[in-house]
Amino acid sequence: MMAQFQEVLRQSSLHPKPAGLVLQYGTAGFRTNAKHLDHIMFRMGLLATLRSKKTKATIGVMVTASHNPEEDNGVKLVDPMGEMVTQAWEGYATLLANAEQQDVLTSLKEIIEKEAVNMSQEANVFLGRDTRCSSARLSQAVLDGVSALGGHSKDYGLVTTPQLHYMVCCQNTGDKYGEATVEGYYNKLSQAYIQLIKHAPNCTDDQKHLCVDGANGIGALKVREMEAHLKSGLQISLVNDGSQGKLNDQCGADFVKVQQKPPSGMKMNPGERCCSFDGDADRIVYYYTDSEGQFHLLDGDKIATLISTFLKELLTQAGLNLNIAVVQTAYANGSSTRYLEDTMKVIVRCTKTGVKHLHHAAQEFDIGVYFEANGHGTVLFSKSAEEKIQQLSKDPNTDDERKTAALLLQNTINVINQTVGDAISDMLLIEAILATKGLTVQQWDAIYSDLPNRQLKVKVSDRRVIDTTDAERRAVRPAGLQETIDSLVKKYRQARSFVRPSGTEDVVRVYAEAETQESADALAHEVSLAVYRLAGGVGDEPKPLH
Ligand code: G16
Repeated sequence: MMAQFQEVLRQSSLHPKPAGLVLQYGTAGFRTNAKHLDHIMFRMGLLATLRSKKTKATIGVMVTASHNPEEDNGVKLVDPMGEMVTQAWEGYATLLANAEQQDVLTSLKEIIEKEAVNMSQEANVFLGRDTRCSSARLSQAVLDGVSALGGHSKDYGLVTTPQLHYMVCCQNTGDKYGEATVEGYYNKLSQAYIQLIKHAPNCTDDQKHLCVDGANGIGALKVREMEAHLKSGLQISLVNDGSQGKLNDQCGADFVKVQQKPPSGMKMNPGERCCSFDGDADRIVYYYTDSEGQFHLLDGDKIATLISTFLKELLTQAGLNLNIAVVQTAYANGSSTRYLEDTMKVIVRCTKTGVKHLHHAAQEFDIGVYFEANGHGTVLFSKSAEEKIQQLSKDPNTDDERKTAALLLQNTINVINQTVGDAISDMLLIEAILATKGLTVQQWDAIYSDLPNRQLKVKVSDRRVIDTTDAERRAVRPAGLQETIDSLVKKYRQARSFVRPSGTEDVVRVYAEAETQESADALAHEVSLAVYRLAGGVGDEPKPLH
C-alpha cells in the first residue's frame, strides 16, 4: 500500500492543481475550461478506482462537457448499473478535486477510511471521451490516475456518453443487459428497432426519412455507424457532422431548445421531421417548420408524452396492470404537466434538474418515463414489470392481440437504453412509435400546445448566493428574490417563473412561461433584472428582448 501511495504522490505532481482553484461536482460532474482540468481528471481516475474497489464492479469515466462550448471539458462518473455516481461519492469527488497538492494523499486516505475500501481488491475502470480536442489528453490523465492505484482500465476512445453507461451496465450484469461493446450496442438497439417497425408495414420511404443535426460532435460519428445496422429502416440526412463547423456552435439540442430556432446548416422542407443531438449525444429534441415557415419545437416534454401514450396503449392491449409515471423538472411546460395529469391520467413527479434526480424518482414505478424539457431522458422498467411482459409474450394461452402487444413492449424495452438518456436510442424509439402509430410530426405536435416560454442566463459574481427549494421552483435566498418573482408573475396570465444556479455553466438560469410569447419574454427579462440586482449581477444589466 505504501508503494501505491508513493506512486500516487509521484504521478500527482505531474498533474498539479492550480493553487486556489475550487470546483464543485455539479449537475453532471465537473465542468469548466479544459485548461483547468488536468488534475481533476487524474484525481477522478483515482476516485473511480476506489469506487470500483468499494463496489467490486466496473466504474465508468466519461470525458466530456456535453452541451458546453468546445473550449470547456468535463468528467462524468458512472456507477455499476450505468447510473450517475451516487451522491455521497459526488462529495468525495469535490473533496479530492479541491485538495491542494500536498493534501491529496490525506484526502484519498480519508475516503478510503470512511468507505472502508479494501485496497487489495481489484479495480476496473471503463473510459470514454467525446470529440473535443482536449479530450484525448485529459483521458490520458484519467488513465494515469487509475494506474497509479494499480487499477485496470479499458479505453473505449470516442463513444457517446450513453454508450459508455451502457457498456458499464453490460459488464456488471454479466452481459445480461447486452454485450459490453459498441458493436453489441448497435446490434441490440437496431434489432429491436427493426422488429418494432415490422408493425408499420405501410411506412413509405418519405416517412422513413429523418434529418439529424449531430451538433458537430460524437453523436454525428456514432449515428453514422448505427445507420449501417438499420438496414434502410431509417434514412438519415446528417448535418453538422463535425467535418466543418465547431462543436455546439449555432447547433445541437441545447441551442435549438434555448433559442427556439433551427440549427445552422439545416435545410428544412415544410413538415419534414428533424432532430438535434447535443455534444455527447445524451439529449435529443425534434422540430419542423409548417407551410407558413413557422418553427415548431418538440422537446423532452413532448417526447415523454408520446412515449407514455404509446406505452399506456400497449399495456391496455396487453391487459397488464402496471403503474406508469412521468418524471419532469421545473422546466416542464405547464401544458405538458396538465395534459399528462388531466387527460392521460398518469402520475407526474417533479424533481430537481439533473438526470440523476429524475432517474431515481422513475425507479419507484413499474414504468418510469423521465425527461427533462431539454431532451435528456429515458424510460425505466422495473424487474417485475419486465418479467410480467416476458411471461405474457410466452404464455401459450395468451390471445393474439395481447401477445402482439407484449412482443411490442419487449422490443420497446430492448430499443431503450435504460441506463441514462440517450439521443440515438430515444431517436429510434420515437421513430418506431411514429411509424407504428402512423403519426406525422405535426400530429404528434398537436397532442397539446406548449405555453410560450423563454429561458435566459444571468451572470453573477457567485451563483451559489442563490438557493432554492421545492424542486427548484422557489428561491429561498437571496432575501426578497422570491417575493419579487411572485409579484412579477402576478402581472401576466397563465404565468410561472423560477431561477436556479446552473450546475454546468457559471450562470444563473431564468425560466418564464405565460399566455403569450411577449408576456413570457417580458417576464423572463424582469426576473433576470431582479436576479441581477439582488444576486450580484456582473457586466451590463440584462436588456429587454424586444
Ligand atoms: C447536464 C445534465 C442535465 C441538465 C443539464 C443542464 O446535461 O445531465 O440533467 O439538465 O446539464 O444543467 P444545468 O442547468 O444545471 O446547467 P448535459 O447534456 O450538459 O450533460
